[in-house]
Amino acid sequence: TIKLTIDNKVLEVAKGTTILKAAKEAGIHIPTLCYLHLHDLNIENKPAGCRVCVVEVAGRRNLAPACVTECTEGMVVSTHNIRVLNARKTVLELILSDHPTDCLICAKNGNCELQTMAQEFGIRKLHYEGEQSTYREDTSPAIIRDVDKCIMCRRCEMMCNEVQTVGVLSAVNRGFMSVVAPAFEMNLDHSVCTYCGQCVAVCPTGALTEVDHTNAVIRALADPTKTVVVQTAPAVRAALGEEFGMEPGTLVTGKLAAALRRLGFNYVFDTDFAADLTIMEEGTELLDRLTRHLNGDKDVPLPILTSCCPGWVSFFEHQFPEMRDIPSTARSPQQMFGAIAKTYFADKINVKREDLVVVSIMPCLAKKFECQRDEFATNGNPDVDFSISTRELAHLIKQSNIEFNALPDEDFDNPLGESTGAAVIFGTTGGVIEAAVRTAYEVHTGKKLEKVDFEELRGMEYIREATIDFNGLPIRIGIAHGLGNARKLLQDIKDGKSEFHAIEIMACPGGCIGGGGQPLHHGDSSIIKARQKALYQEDTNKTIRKSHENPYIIQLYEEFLGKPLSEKSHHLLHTHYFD
Ligand code: HC1
Ligand code: SF4
Repeated sequence: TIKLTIDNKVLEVAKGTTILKAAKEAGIHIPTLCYLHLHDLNIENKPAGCRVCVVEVAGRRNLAPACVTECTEGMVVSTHNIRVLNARKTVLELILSDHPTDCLICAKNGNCELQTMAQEFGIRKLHYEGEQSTYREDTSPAIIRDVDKCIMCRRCEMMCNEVQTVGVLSAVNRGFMSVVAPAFEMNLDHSVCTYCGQCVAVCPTGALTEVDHTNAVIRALADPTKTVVVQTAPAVRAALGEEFGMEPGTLVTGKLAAALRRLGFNYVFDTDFAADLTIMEEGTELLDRLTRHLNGDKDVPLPILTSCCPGWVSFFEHQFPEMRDIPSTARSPQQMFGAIAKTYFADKINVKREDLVVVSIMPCLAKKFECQRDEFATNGNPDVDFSISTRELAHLIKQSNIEFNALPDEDFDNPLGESTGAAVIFGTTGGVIEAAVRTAYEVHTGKKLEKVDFEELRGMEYIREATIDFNGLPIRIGIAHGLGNARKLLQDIKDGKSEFHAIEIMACPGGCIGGGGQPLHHGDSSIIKARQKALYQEDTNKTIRKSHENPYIIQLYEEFLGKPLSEKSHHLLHTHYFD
């Protein structure tokens, strides 16, 4: 170990510890801007680019960036003396000299780490004049890049390259013109971006934000000729409360339904209903492929891969196009919901498809892209018209003078609002496959499960595997979350080394609870874990916990679809993939 002094405190730390970490262990806060530590993934972003974390080390001529400077024996460090404070202010002023000051109308207003820091350090005047670079804005179906606001922290690059292994973002140009951008500074929608939104989730400023559809939703709600239906994703209920000051992991399902009703939606439904429907289709597909395989059909593609995550779908379309026949053809719950709402439900309430507007509330930015895909529209009319994120919904609620915390708990409407415990756990890594197992087991064996909790499929390990006994038939299951981890499992399949029958993949670390549209968690994995716990809690609280027992799903098949994988199901609930 190494002994040193930080701000007159004598500390002992392990060799190799940085000053930043040593200080943190001692409860001393050194401000940072570019630094980001993803503990669970053991990935650290520390380009030492911003220099906000500089400290004075006695005997050294220059101030040292605490994030990359290792502690040495006998070191004496000051983190807050006048020289350090002045340097920090200068650093901030230099960053601001090349940054727009339109904070009032910035999408990150009130949520920007640079803004907060400028406020904390009392910056009132800029003593330096930079060349304000003026880049064009790049608007994709899901994400806006306003790179004038890029401060070169490189967090987005780390997410895209190291965590997701998509490799879209990297630093380009020099001096005032340096920004993070796709190769050749092409637009995001010409790149292989998956719209997972993980770059947006860690951007400290307004350089990367979501395409905001709240105004489109407000317009639809105000249009008397439209019937507006809303669906809300499983993971939203476990995180929305954070936007209203509640503890991470507070379940707000009832308040969420109440808020959506107050906003004026004509029908308040639940994506969870469609998650149950997904299980019916995807679970049947799994059993179908498995049976054919067991009967000696060597051409049947196994393992089957889940297909409900649109970031993941884009990833394999771009990066593994030769493996397009492996994922399930089941559409995501968001899209199944839209297809059923605009046919079955529109008929039921006697409203024309064109007059029905379907809005989804999603923890995800890729869902904005998914609902705009051509294959999910009929004569140019999309199955889901607008997808807004958990963060956008919070804005909408605040704009509408709804006091969220004081709302009563209300229920969803029926028939597309009823769901089971299996559906709600879709929002966490491991949940989709657990839901599928609950149904596939009972359908395949004809036996009732005594216990529906499959602990062996749960957790936060990035790659997990388990074998589930289907009455003598061992079913091998793989799980990956984060696209970099998904890549490993996919590469194994490509190399003929995979022994799984089914694999669940979610693009975002944690699954949808860690989605790019959720309240910002600044890399704090305890927040993701709290949201996960909340979803399992909601599952436990439900009386019905298996998708095939949802009475409204049973009714939907009886009245409309026939059976899983029927011709009508294929037409409305399945899709195909593209290069
Ligand atoms: Fe998800 Fe899904 S679980 S993809 O993560 O299958 O976004 O929450 O809505 O569609 O149900 C997201 C979450 C969500 C879909 C479902
Ligand atoms: Fe990379 Fe995902 Fe950001 Fe696209 S959305 S640039 S894939 S991190």
